[in-house]
Amino acid sequence: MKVKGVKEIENTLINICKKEIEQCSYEELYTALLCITEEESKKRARSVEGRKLYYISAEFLIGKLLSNNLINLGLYDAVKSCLNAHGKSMAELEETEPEPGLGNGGLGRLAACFLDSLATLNLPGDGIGLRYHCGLFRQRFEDQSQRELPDFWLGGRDWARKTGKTYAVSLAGRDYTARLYQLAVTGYEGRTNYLNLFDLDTVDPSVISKGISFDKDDISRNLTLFLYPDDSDEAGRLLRIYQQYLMVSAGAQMILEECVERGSNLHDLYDYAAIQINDTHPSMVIPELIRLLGKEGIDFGEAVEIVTKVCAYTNHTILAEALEKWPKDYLNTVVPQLVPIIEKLDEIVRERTEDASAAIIDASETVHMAHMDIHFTHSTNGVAALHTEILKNSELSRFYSLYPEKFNNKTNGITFRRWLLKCNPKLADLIEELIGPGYKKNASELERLKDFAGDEEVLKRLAQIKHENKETLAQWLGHTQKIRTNPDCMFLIQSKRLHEYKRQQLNLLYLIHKYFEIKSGHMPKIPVTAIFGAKAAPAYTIAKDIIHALLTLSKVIEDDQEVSQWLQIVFVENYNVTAAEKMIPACDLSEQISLASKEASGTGNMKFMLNGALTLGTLDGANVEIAEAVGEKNIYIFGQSSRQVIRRYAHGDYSAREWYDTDANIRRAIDFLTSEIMTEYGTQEKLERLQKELTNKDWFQTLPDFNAYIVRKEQAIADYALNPMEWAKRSLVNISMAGYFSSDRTIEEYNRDIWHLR
Ligand code: 26V
Repeated sequence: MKVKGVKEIENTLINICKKEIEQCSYEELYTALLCITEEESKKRARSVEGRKLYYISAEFLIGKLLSNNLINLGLYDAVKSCLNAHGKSMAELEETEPEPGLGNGGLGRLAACFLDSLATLNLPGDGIGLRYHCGLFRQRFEDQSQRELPDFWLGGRDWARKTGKTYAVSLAGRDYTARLYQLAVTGYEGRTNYLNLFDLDTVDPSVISKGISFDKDDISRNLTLFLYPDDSDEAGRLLRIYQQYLMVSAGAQMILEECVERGSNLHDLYDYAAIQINDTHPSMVIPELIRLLGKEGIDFGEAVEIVTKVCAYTNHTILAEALEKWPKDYLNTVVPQLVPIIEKLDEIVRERTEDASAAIIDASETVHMAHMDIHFTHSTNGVAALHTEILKNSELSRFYSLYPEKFNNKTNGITFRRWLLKCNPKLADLIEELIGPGYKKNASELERLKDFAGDEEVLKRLAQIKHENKETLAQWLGHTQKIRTNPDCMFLIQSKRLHEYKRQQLNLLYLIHKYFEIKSGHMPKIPVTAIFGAKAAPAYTIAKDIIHALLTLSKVIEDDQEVSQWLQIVFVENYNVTAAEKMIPACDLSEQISLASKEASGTGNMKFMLNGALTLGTLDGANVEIAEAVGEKNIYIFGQSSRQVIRRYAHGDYSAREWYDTDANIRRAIDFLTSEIMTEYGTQEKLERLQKELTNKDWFQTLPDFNAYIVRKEQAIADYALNPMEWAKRSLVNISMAGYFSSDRTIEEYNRDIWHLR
């Protein structure tokens, strides 16, 4: 759908900038294109018939928007040609756009993919969130350690428009004014929806003192300053509740206002609204809606019924420590108006079940947000088949026996517009040439690529595109991080948040093992480049120690003439959506090595697969479904099963020390962490702490999977080196089976089973 031609773009740009394109700076061109895109987006806003979805989430990791929106509006090719004709480059233009880092990782990125799919499928669905002034911190490496800096992404060039709409929100007994900002979400050849972000006018960046630390007490000045401020202290945890309530209270008021404007009498709210609660961060929307409906004269019992019918909850983690629970005292301080409502909800629960562990408020006066969600919404879903089964059968089994009909699975997905069309245009073009453009909106058509599995010409082109993407990544790494890499090496990538359950430390131990092997003359069949991208939570000491160990090892290897010819470790600084878009298309082997049962789904795994990488992974999260789709010949699976892991936890009989004592390979790798050479390049204290953690605790069972990991990884490297055509064929099979992992499919399922939008 060509909306505008090159000539028209050219004229519009000249008109807006009031000079020739050659004379424009990239900033000027960017601002002008932002205007054009916004105008085009507005034309596609549609009025809503029937029910509308509100996806409430503390995070929307939307990434840069210009190219994405131009693609979705059908303007990208024309803009690119126009710029090129005047000696300007799209890539450089993109660099002037700040990335809105409004999320930590998978949960926030999923919300962004969902918004894209909703608009593309022409479904009425808006996001509701917060307009953080600083997104996730910027990561810097100093002395092989992570340092955090504030990430100011606002500043005139962003996409969120200030509106005149405001809502009064009472925090700790004082009234604050939440202002609505709106950001257009353009669907691919679809409608425009909106991401609604709330903020306070009084927020003031001057309260930031050093790095990302700031005065946590004055909420009028700091409330939306940072995405998830550090919650390792009480002030940080309280601030998080303040943030959450600002979002849900303003959001709930906006929803009710919109519905009433469209004709609702609030008793019939279900005919006008569906609300999806993205993890527990927005859970207070339940008591808040009950409170607001009460103010409109609806009695408590009916309000509870209405809210239960309208709201649905998605669970994104089985890690107990990540399930939010707040001391009732905290809620009494921040949201005293909600506490009596939560107490009444807790009483209802106690009438429904005698099982005290299903209560909302436990014996120590702690409020369990997920429990409130499950009792008072009509749907609880997990995000991959295995995850949902674990929720039903172990983590949330007591709730499943109470409400079997509420539980359902919605395996995650990714938007192919950003994660293929935008980030890997060469591959997208090849696919289009082979099977036509239909796959862009109907992802299951990708399966037709299988017809080409025996076509050597096609396989060669596929391999060629991968190589070119590796060259592009190498150039980008050289230009942005001064790191030299060789695209002829095999690229193995693990990029995701740094967390022990994701087991970057397993990869680290492998790399140490490899170092020893090379030292003793056992070279890999092809030189290997291990690439990492990961941020660690600022207060997560062991995660930071793992980064430190990897960066230190990287230096040790770099300075070793023998080993560096065969092995390189690259740790990409400040991993974010923009970096992911460069790394994922260039990957040969995708590392998805979490401890089975711990990764709810993973979505990076899907992005790598779609871009033709083979997966080295455990049977965890959506890896299980990827393995089923591609078949065992086309994936490298290793490690304990989720059953074995869960059993080990139940018996409590895992001893890291035993594995260390009895396995020489493991011992050699772990001992090396505090060897002379490592402590010469790195910091002894950090390396020792990590070593202790691995030998004394190893809560995520790295050691039992160590040898199996080595065997499968060696196999993958040998296969890649010895039979490139066969590798390309398996890469093609992976791409062809990626259709199921389109977020369009996920959204269609949410709509079919939960939202029922028209
Ligand atoms: C949160 C926290 C916070 C406190 C300390 C430890 C910890 C560990 C994990 C989390 C995760 C929060 C929820 C989350 O981001 N889940 C991710 O959601 C993705 C989208 O569904 C999914 O693909 C990932 O597997 C899941 O980890």
